[in-house]
Formats: sequence, structure tokens, C-alpha cells
Amino acid sequence: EGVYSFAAMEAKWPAIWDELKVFTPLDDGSKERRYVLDMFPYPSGDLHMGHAEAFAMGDVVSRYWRQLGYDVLHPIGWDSFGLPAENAAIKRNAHPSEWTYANIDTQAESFKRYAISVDWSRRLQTSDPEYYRWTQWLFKRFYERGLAYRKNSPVNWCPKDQTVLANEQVVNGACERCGTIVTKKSLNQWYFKITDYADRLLDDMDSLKGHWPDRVLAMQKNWIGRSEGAHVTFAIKAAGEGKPAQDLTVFTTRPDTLYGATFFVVAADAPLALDLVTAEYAEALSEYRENVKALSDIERQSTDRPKSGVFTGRFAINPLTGEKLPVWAADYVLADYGTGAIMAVPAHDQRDLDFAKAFNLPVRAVLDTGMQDPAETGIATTGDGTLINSGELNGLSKTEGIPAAIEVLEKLGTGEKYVNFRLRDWLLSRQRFWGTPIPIIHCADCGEVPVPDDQLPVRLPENLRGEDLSPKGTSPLAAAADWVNVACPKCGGAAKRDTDTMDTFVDSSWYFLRFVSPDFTEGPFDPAKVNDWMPVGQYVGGVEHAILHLLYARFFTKVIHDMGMLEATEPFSALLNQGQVLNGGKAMSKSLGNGVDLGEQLDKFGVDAVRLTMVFAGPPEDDVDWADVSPSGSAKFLGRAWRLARDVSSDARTDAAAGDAALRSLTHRTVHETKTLLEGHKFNVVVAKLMELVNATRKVIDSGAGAGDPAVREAAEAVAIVLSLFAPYTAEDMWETLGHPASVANAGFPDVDEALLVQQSITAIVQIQGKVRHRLDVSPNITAEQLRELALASEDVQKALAGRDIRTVIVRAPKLVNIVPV
Ligand code: ANZ
Ligand code: ZN
Repeated sequence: EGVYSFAAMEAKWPAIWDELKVFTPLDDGSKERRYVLDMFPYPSGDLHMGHAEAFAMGDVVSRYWRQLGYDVLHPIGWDSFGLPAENAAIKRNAHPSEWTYANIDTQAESFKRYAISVDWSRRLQTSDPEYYRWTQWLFKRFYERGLAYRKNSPVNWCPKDQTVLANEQVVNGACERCGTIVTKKSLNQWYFKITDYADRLLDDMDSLKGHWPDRVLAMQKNWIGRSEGAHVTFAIKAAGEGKPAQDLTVFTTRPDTLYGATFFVVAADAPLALDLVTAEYAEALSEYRENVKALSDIERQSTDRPKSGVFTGRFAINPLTGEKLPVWAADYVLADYGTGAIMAVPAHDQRDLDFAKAFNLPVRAVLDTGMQDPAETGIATTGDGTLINSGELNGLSKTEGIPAAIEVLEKLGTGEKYVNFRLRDWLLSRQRFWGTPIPIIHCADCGEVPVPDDQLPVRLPENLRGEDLSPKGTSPLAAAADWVNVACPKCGGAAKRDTDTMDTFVDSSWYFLRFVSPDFTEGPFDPAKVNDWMPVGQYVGGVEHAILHLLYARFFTKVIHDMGMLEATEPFSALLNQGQVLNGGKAMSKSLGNGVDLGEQLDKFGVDAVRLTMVFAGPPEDDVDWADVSPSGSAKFLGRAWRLARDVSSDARTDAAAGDAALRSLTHRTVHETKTLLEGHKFNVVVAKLMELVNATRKVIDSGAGAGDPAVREAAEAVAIVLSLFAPYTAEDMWETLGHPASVANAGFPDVDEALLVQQSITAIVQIQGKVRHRLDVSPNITAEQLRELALASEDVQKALAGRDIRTVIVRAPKLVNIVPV
């Protein structure tokens, strides 16, 4: 008693919050609802400093909204499928669920100690059969809508993890998870047709502007990669005898440069190259293709690498000029972008120019940009200018030339306007065990047969462990004969289950919907509830998810909307990306040995001090450098705040109006400003304001009216309520000491008396020739005229002037008067 003890508070309050169900939303419509969500954690080990930061930020928003009187949904769950669990299971000869659920229990205990204001009754795990049942159900609905399909194509393959990767999981040519250089492998794989939604994913970002970080929107936009241009079709003529003539289409953003096309390139690794090549060049091509396979897309498109390629023996006919262009196969053209073939315009495209130089192909400028001839300089010209050497297009600018060329092509029936996207379909199948099984059965007679809804979930076998799970290039499920072999649901004949599992990003693409009704058994979520809560009003998480998770979640939301199950078309109305926690300016890592253990910090300084430190370090978007912050300083401040409540006299309960006017004004101004600051996510500034208020309150206690002043009680209560957003234990203890029942979380944000927002008086300085001669206590609303009069009337000023005449008086109301004598 009488001593600030975080350990005592941490032992006392969680059980009380649980019992009072403080963080369970009423969900009865009596209050306006708001949904705040932190990106759910992955159960790898115990919580770390990064969790502590991210969840502290989300909790500020959640607790603030609760104080404002909203019915707040703030749930938590675990993204619990994935490779680490499987790798741990192989090592320990165990089942992945053992490691997974043990870690989840550890994390859950830590989260409870960390006092995040979540409704624990809604907790879910994506690896629970009752969750993945609905992941499978959704997969089936996508399948029925033609949005899930299987195709054979070259895919990204991680040789270490022995599984395919989505394009989004390949970073600079390497596996996002383990850093191994990714290779290509031809496999029959499941895809989601996210490309059908490319336009909407792009257009709907308008509604997110100003509510999502600009850089996240920019990254999504770039990933979707909308390019306006044209499809142009070229006739292909054989060189001498060989295969019959055929047509080939290219995608170009520069149809205006068609007269400058001097050769033609197809992606060497595309089947197209094999179709085209004449017998004479077939062997050279096949050798070249072997080399190309080993390269990443990044390497292929790098401008530094010397250009390479082989001639196919074919020619393409320019539809405008009838000119014969040699067709080459090269690696700098990608098989899966556009049509996998380009018309090369070396004068105006650097990669084409490098290629032309390497193989002695002609260069013809068709746009006069005022720069020197690219054929001589080796520098392609890309700016605007005037079209030349271009027949009917001559004299037009680039911007005029593009639509004009399209018009000509359309008239000839050999081209049309076309919008191309960089976005590819989402490859969702994985050859690993610990994921959601794909609910499809393959029957020799009936083909792909979806597992009937009433037979979901297709559960993972429980008898596979250790070595059974090790990566073999095919899914470990393929070896589980008793699991794989089933009767075809259609014809009853012998059939096999699909043995791939889903990318874990499928699981996380809809979990925010499940939280609305986590125990619902008739569907993935209760249709009667989902529109009450969706969309999420504030989403909080790391910028590493700027593309993958957020794009996929947006896609799922749109499909589910189109299924008529959801009103929202976007899942997250606002997004906050918290920064990272560093130590000594660098990300914490084992190799640097600069890791900071969260548990140790909590034991040493207490939960509240660690949370407050995270928030006070800077704006939530900025990184926190643990070497630069002072959790002990935070702990000291918390002790000072806590003692205010203890010092408030119990007889000072009412009639704040009679209290110290300056303190009252500061309290009301602090609460008022805090609201604006919180809306703008300036949490750190709110903490600074609280510190100021605590100090001012202490001053009043120590002087004059003292602890009995009703303004002191008013201030202490405001401190407790605002502090509850950052330091829930301390705030709860203060609130109890001030005589209120738990919980401070539901106290309601203090009302602001507008009349008290004006500062009572401020100090104006009077100078004579720049020297301070007098100070005046004035109203902050004083006019320049009034201030001038007051200053001149003062005795000190008159004395200092000593009868001199005045040349001029400069007044900056309410702070300064400068008198210049003659
Ligand atoms: C002729 C041309 C002339 C081009 C010119 C550019 C400049 P974005 O903006 O990224 O969509 N291209 C098309 N498909 C390709 C592929 N599979 N691999 C590599 N390059 C490809 O770029 C579109 C342009 O990239 C297209 O326009 C094409 O080159 C090339 F002065 O066509 B262009
Ligand atoms: Zn069948």
C-alpha cells in the first residue's frame, strides 16, 4: 500500500476484467459499433518486442473508441498453419499441431498479461477444423464461380522448402521465407482468378486514399500494374519451307512507334518459341532455353546483363509497312507478361537497342525528340516529340500518335486498344502438409469432383509425424494412402483426394469475417451479423503485408460481396502501419546479438511502462529504437500519475467549478487536444500532454488550495481516463483509488467545457528598444489597441522612457509590445 507496484496490479486486474467481460462487445445495436483489428499473429515462439509495439498501437485505438462510447469489437486469433510448425515437427518427430497449439497457449498468456483489450471469447485459430472447414467451403464457392481453377504451367519453385511459391512470395528472385534462389518448374497447380478483379482492386483504392498509407496504395497500384496500350497482330511467314504461316499478337504501350519496329522477339522459354522455330534453328533454341530456365525474372530484365538470344528462322510482317522483321527468341522478354512477344523498337526502347547493337540489327528513329540519333549514341529516346518516317502518322506528337495508330490498326482489322495488367492469377496450392486441404477429389471417370459441403471439413490426417512430413517435391499427404484413396462422390468409383494444401494466405484472407460470429455453424459467418460490423474501421499491422495479405483480403472481400453475402466491398476502411522495434538503430537479430527479450523488459519495468515507452517513442508509423528510449523514465512517470490519485482528498469530490481556474483550464484543454491528436494517430504527443497535466496537478496539490481542491480531483480523473489508453493497469488502480467501480475502460471520455478552453491569462512582454522593461498579465484575447494602452500606462515603462517622445509602438497582441523612442 502506498507504493507503486506494477507486479501487484498485474496480479490483480486481469481476472476482474475477465469477470466483468469488459472487452466483450454488447453486439445488441444499443450503441454504434466499431471494429478494430490487429493483423493476427503467427504462433512462432513467445511474443517479441515487435508484437509489443504493434498491439500497443491497436489497443490505443480500441480503448479510445470504447471511451468515446462505441460498442467495440477487438478480437484476436492465430494464423496457425504454415511451414515453421511443420519443420519443427520434422525435427522433433511430432505432429505440427503440438508445436502450434503449445505456442499459441504461451502467446495467449503473454497477451493477457500485456492487457490488450480483446474479447477472448472470440479467439480462433486457422488450423482449427471448424475454421478450415469454412476456408474449404469458400474455396468451393470460388470454384463454382470459375474463380478457382487448375492449370499446368511453369511455376516458382523453392528448392529448399520443396514447394511452389506465389509471385508475391518471390522477392528479388529469392524465396521470401528462406532466401533460396527460386527456380521454375512445370506443375499442375491451383490458381485463384484474382486477375478478374484487377480493375476493381485498382479503382476501389480511391476510397482508401487518405485512410491507408500512401506508400501501401502505391505498392498495390504498382503490383496490379495497369498498362494502357494496344494489341497488334503480325502475320508470321516461314523462311522457305517448314511450318505453315500463322499470326502473332504483341502487347505494346507504344503503337505510335510501329514504323520503327525493326525486329521481333518472343520469350525464349514460352511454348510459342518452340512453335515458331524452324528445323534449322531448333537445336540452338533448345540449348538456349536450358540456360534461361536457371534465371530469375529480375536477372532477365536487368539492363546490366549483356543481351542474348537466338534467331528462330522466321519473319513477322509489319501490318502497316509490309516490312519483314526477323523473329528472335530471347530471355529479356518474359513468357508470362502481355502475350510473351514484342515488336522491338530499338530507337525508342533501351532494351531493344542493346539487343539490336549486340546482334547488328537495324535502328530506325520514328520520333524526333530533339535528341541525337539513338543509332549513333546507343541511347534510346523516350520523351515526346514529332513522329517521322511514319507514313500517315508523320507530324503527330507521341500522345496524338498513340490513339491515331490504334485507329489505323482497327481499320485494318489488325490491332485494337488493350489494357494489360502485371497482376497474375494467385497460385494457391502448396506441396506441404500443415495447411488447409484442397477439397477436391480426382476421379478417372468424372474428373475434378468437389467434396460435398456436408462432408467438410476434409481433415488433415493425425497419424503423420516427423519424417512423414519432410518435403519430397510432392505433398506429404500423397504418401498417406488411407487418406488419399476415397470413393468418388459422384460415381462411387475409386478416386483420390487432391493432396496439395492451400497457401496460408488463403486462411488470412477472410479471418476478419469469422470474428464477427466465430462459433457460427451454418456458414463462414453469420449473415445477420456481418454487416453490423464490417468493414473493419481500423486495421493495424506491419508494412511487410503491403501487397500480399492486403491484396488477397481485398480480393476475397469483393468475391464474397459478389456472392451476395456481404455489403462491404473493401475489408479495411483505415490502415495503420506501425514501425519496427530496433536496437542500436538496427533490426534485432540473432546474428547481431542485439535482441531484446520482451519478457525480461516486462519483468523489469512492468507492462504499463513498456507499453507507454512504445507509444511515447514517436508517431506509431516510426521505428522505435530501444537503445534510445527510457522505460525506467516511463515507470517513474506512471508512479507520479498514480500518486496523484492517492493524494486527492475524498472530500474534494464535487463542484469542480470552485477549483483552481488555471488547472481546470489545462485539464479541459488537454482532453480537448487529446481527441484531435488521437484521431490523427499522434499518440506520442498525447503522452507528452499527459505528463504536462500530471506536473501541473502536482503543483496545485503542493501549494495553495492543495489536495482538497476539486480541480485536482477533476484533473486526476482525466489523467486516469486518458492514461487508460496506454497504461491500463495504472489507470485502473487510479480509478479505483478515486472511488469508482471498475472498469476505467468504460468510464467514458471526459466532457469538455468549451468555456474553459481559453487560457485564463498570458504574459505579455513590454520592451523599450528591444530591452524587456515590464511584464503584463493579460487575456489571450486582448486587442492590439488595449495592449498598447496598458503598456504605455505602466509605471515601469514611464520611468524607463524618462520623458522621451515616442517614435513608434509595435504591438503583437497578446504577447509583445516594443516601444521605440525618438
Ligand atoms: C514497343 C515499344 C516501343 C515498347 C517503345 C516500349 C517502348 P509496361 O509499361 O510495363 O506495360 N513488353 C511487352 N511485353 C513484354 C514482355 N513479355 N517482356 C518484356 N517486355 C515486354 O511495358 C510495356 C512495353 O514493354 C511494351 O511496349 C513492350 O515494348 C514491352 F518505344 O512495345 B513496347
Ligand atoms: Zn467419379
